[in-house]
Amino acid sequence: MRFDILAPALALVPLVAGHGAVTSYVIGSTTYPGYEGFSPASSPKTIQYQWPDYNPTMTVTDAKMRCNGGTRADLSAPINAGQNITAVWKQWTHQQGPVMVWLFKCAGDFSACKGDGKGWFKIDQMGLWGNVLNSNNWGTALVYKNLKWSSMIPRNLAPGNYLIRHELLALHQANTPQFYAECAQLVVSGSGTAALPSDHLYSIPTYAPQNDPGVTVDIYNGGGTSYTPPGGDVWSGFQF
Ligand SMILES: *[C@@H]1O[C@H](CO)[C@@H](O)[C@H](O)[C@H]1NC(C)=O
Ligand SMILES: [Cu+2]
Repeated sequence: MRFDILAPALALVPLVAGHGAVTSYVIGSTTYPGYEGFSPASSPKTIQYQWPDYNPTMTVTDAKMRCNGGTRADLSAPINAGQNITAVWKQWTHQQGPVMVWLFKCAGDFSACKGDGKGWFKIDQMGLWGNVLNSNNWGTALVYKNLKWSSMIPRNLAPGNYLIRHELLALHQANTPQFYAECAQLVVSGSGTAALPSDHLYSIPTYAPQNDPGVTVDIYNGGGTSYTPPGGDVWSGFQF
């Protein structure tokens, strides 16, 4: 009986001690506040999709894989092709696993753009450098150190409305991947005409199988000396 009473109360305690989420963005000299609390909230309005908590997504088929459960934002930020966007994390605690930055081109207005279908592609990523999986030589270790990540919008990206998705994949628990992804709305200007090949476009969720070697991995055992992030590489036709 005691546990029945305690369980709901415990469930209400936000797990802010670990984990993390993108909490703001910087483009040029402008800082765009992201969402920093626990949904739902209406103030301030943000360019970011609201998300419910700092907790990880554990399975590749979970709807939270796309934007940590968020489905819309009130604002969007202008950015030029060739300009950088810096995502900022108020907290981040893991140092093993890749950073991956994705875009999705909207067919029209943001109000009708939810990132459905096979339209997500990477513009930036960093996995492991060196050959020791159980090390701090990972993209996410740089987020741990700097609490930010800067990526260039490809110079030849076609202008339009885009969703940007910052994804941290934490691999510190053997064979228990933790995904952390947040999304925001960008209006890209420029005169690019780049057209990605279809083999660089993915649906999210399920851009990779749960048993992808870049997803389900034991960094402490197994003798691996290299790592390939799930979801392919950044298209070589992009100009940075
Ligand atoms: C801009 O982003 C690229 C990655 O796309 C990065 O290598 C570069 O350091 C960033 N520039 C700045 C000033 O942060
Ligand atoms: Cu965590």
